[in-house]
Amino acid sequence: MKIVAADVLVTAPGRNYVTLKITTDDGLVGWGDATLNGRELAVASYLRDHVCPQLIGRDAQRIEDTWQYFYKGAYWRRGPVTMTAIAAVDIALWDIKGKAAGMPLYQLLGGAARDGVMVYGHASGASLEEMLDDFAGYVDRGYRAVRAQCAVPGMGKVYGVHPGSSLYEPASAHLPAEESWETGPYLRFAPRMLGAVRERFGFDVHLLHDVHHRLSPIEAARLGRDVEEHRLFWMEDPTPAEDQEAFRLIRQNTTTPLAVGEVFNSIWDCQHLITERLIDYIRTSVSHAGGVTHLRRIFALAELYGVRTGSHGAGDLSPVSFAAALHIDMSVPNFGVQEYMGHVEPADEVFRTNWTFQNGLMHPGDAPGLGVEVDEQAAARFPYDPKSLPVNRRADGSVHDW
Ligand code: KDG
Ligand code: MG
Repeated sequence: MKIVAADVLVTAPGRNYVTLKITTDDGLVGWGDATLNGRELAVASYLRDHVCPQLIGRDAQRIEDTWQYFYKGAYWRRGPVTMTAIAAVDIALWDIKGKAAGMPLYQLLGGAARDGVMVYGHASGASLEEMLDDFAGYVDRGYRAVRAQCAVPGMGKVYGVHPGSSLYEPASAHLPAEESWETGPYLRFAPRMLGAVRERFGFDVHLLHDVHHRLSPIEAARLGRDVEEHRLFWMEDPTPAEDQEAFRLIRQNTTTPLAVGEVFNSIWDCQHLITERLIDYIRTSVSHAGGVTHLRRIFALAELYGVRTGSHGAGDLSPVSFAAALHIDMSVPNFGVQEYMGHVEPADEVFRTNWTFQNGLMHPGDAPGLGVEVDEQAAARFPYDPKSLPVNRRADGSVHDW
């Protein structure tokens, strides 16, 4: 089964997505997600200029060999652009393998290890009351796990708060928007905010919170302690994630479970976090961490050390990526939870999905492959729309982690 075409589509149905289409000589088509929020065209170029020409004529069935070819063959290893490009190829080839076998991807990965995938939704608000009402909506719709993010009184725009009633959308203007950050007010407010959720909703719903890399290790340790009584499912990205050693201090000082990984792109980024049991959940995504092939390797390592999965599932990963995540979630033994932010309109005009949501659990569906088809004519109606992620500054004007 030879690859005869590899094409890159850049489309913005509500936000920018980069999609790889691989076609084989027997007419099968596989889709891969190559979206790297705010740096989309870098991956599109990496694919078009370097990867697609080398795909033509390759055997589409040799997924592992193709992965090794592009990882080892480039010489320049790892990095978000390279690994997102490799992921797109890998996801598309698994899609093709599923279609050739007439099976959904999760069947090829060993079959269902659970009936459905527990997902968490994103509650947020410009005030505590607004966030609690948003949280109530998720509980009413059957979610078993909800992330709570809220504007901090006296501070400007903070991460994770929806503008109006829309889904939270971090990339805005072409040039980065500047946001402000002060650690003190956040550290005083966050425990009160999470306590308010427990007061209103009790302890039956899983409660998550994303710190978005903004604290020092000692500040994160203190926050972890301060929220212990609220029994979080996890505290996400407490410190900038490239410093694996920082997690030791946090770990030694709090029993609040820790989750990290959305900015990682390889197993080497989380090797020590996993093998030294410094975290509870690994949150790498299928499209930024080398595809199905590499994400399964990370999750298998995590399983050995009692670390559970919690794949990144923000709306800036396309439905192709989200479907691939659901298939992996269905099949791995150490599944924890799956983020489900949803996709802004009109993404569903371009990406036709098969997944379902019932009682807080999602299922990828039983269509062969990923179960997502891309409508290229619809995609052409939404041209690329340059956007950037925000930059954070402290009150003294210095740049802080966003
Ligand atoms: O592009 C960046 C987003 O994917 C990220 O900010 C979302 O932190 C995020 C999350 O947990 O979904
Ligand atoms: Mg996050």
